[in-house]
Amino acid sequence: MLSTSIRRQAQTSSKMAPRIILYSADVCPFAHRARIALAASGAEYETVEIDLQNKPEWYPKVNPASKVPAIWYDAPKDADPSKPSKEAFILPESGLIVNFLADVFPQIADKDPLQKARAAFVASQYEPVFGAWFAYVRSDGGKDQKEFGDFIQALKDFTEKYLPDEYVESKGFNTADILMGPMITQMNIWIEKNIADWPNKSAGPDLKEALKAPELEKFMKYHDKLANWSALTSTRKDTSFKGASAKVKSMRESKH
Ligand SMILES: N[C@@H](CCC(=O)N[C@@H](CS)C(=O)NCC(=O)O)C(=O)O
Repeated sequence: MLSTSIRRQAQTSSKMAPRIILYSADVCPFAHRARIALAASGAEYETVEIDLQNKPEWYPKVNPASKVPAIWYDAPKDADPSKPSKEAFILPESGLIVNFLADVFPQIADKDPLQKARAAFVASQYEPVFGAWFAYVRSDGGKDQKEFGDFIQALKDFTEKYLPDEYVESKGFNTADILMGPMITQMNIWIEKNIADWPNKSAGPDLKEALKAPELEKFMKYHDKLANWSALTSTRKDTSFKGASAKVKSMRESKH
């Protein structure tokens, strides 16, 4: 039932605060971005968990692309999340959601337009790395695979060319951290928990070894900073790992 799948996350409470409904899926790193932004901003929000394997028939009314995340901002107090009105302000796309929330909540806004533009640029440069990660995940996993080398090379390129020192050194967080955090931290967890269950059993240890390369020292330092960020860890759901394994299995089967 919908009502039981809505969780209230009360970080702050104010009678005047707009009602925010987040359509999310625990397994989805894009939805995780929105959860981090909301947690870091201290906003009160409700989560409607969408089962991606069995999406509710009303969900395209929320997001015609039928993807998570989406947020309904300033929903009427008594509105049913499965029945948005035509006037409802519903925003899909995780990058747009993070930027919108940063406009609404100064706590997570970048300091100035330069920092904001830079964050968007840096995060955009991580996208091909995440693509290479997923190509690798779908492979058999051995280090002799092209996808293994491509992924490690993509990480090295990103680190050398695009990862600003200040992102690694500073104690604070910015919108690039929100955008890249789920993708970057997912990697180590997947290795630790063998989520991809690579047919080549040495895949996890080989990957761990490859991440120790001197060219990746800065990247791993950044990884560790993100991996210890409470807004990120408190919004990651354990159930997401189970869902991820099933998803990888089905992706790999459809590839062969
Ligand atoms: N560009 C979108 C990507 C969102 C996305 O791909 N979400 C996936 C789950 S991680 C989804 O909802 N897929 C729809 C489906 O599985 O049917 C964003 O950044 O929000």
